[in-house]
Amino acid sequence: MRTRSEVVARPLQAVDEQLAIDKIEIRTVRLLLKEPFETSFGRIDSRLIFLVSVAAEGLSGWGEVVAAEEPRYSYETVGTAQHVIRDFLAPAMLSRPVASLSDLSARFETFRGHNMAKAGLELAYMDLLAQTRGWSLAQLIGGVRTRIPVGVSLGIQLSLPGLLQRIDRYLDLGYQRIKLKIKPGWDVDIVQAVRRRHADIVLSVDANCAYTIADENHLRALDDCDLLMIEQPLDHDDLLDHAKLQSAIKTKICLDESITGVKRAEEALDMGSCRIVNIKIGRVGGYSQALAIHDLCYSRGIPVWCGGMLESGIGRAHNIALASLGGFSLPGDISASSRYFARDLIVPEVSVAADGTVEVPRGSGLGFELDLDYIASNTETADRFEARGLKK
Ligand code: OSB
Ligand code: MG
Repeated sequence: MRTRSEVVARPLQAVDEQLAIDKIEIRTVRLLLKEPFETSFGRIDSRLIFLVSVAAEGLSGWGEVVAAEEPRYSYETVGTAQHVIRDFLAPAMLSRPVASLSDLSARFETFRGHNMAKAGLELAYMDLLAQTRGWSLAQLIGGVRTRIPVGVSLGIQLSLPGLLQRIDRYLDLGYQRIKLKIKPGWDVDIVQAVRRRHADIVLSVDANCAYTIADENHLRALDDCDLLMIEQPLDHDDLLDHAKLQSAIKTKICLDESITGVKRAEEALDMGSCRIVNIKIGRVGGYSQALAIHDLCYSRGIPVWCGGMLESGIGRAHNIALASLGGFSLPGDISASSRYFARDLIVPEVSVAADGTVEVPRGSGLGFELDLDYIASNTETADRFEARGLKK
C-alpha cells in the first residue's frame, strides 16, 4: 500500500506561518438558475449563494458555504451556517493568528458537525494563504493536472423527450459523462431509454438517498445499463445497507451524502459500502478532510471525483483546484458557469472546452477575478466580524 507521503508533495504542509485574520465577512447573494433543478428531494429555481471572505495583510480570500435554504440534502441550511459562523467559528478564527490549515481545522473540530459552515471559512483561508505566496490554490495543495475532465448532472425532467434533448445538448458541448438524477418513478425505464439511444456514452445515476434495501431487486435492473456508477442509492447514514446492496449488484456504488469525513470514508471502504467516492469540499468540512479522503482513496486504489452543489464560480474555483489532485481520475460535476447561471460571480466564467475539460487556472489564489459589482447588486444579507470585539 502506498503511504500518504508518497501520494503527493504538498507544499501547504511545508511552511508554518502565522496569518492574523483581521476581518471576516459573510453575505448571501441570490442567483437565478437558468432552469429549475430537480432531485429526489426537491426542486429549486434559484440558489442563495453564501459567500465568505477573510482579510489579512491587505489581501482577501474567498470561500463559499454550499448549504441550501432547506435541510434536505443535509441538515445544514444557510440559516444554521450563519448562526454557527457568527457565534462559534468566526470567533475561533479571529481569536489568534492562524498558523496552518491544520491549526484552523483543529479549532473547528472542537465544534460538532456543521461541515459546510466550517468549509466556507477553510476555503477562504486557503485562497488567502495561496495569495500570500503568489501561488495558485492547485499549487498550494499539490495538484498535478493542468486540465480536468468534467461531466454534467441532469435533474429530473418533466418528460423523457426533454431529458434526451438536454443530453444531446451537453454531449454536443463535449461533456465527458452524463449523470441522471433518479427517484422512484423516474429510474429504470428512463435509464434504459437513454442507454438505447446512446449505447456508448459514459452514464451514471444519482438517487440522493431515495431508495431502501427493499428496492434491491428493482435497482438490480440497472446492472444491464452499463452504468459507471449509482450514486447514493440509500439513506445518508446507512453504510451497512449500502454494503449489502453493493454485494448484491454489479454496478459500482458511489457514496456522496454518506461521506462526511475521512473516518466515515474509511469505514465505508472497510465495510464494502462503495467502490467509488464523491468528494465535495463543503460536505466534508473543507480542504483538510477533502485532502485526507483523497489520499486514503488513492492509497486503496479507489477512484474519486469532485461533486458539485450548484456553486457560484467561487465555490467552483475551489472544486477545480481540488480536482487537480492526482487521484481525481473520474469526470467531476464541474460544469461551465453557463450551465447554471446567466451570469456568474467571477471573471472569466468557467468554460468547458470541446474535449470536455476545464482548465486549472495558474493565477494566484482562486485564479479568477471576482465581479464585486455584480456580487454587491445581488446581495441579500451581509455581516462582518472583526478581530477586536465582534462587530456586526
Ligand atoms: O447530489 O450531487 C448531488 C446538486 C445539489 C445537491 C446535490 C447534488 C447536486 C448535483 C449537481 O448533482 C452538481 C453540480 O453540477 O453542481
Ligand atoms: Mg450526489
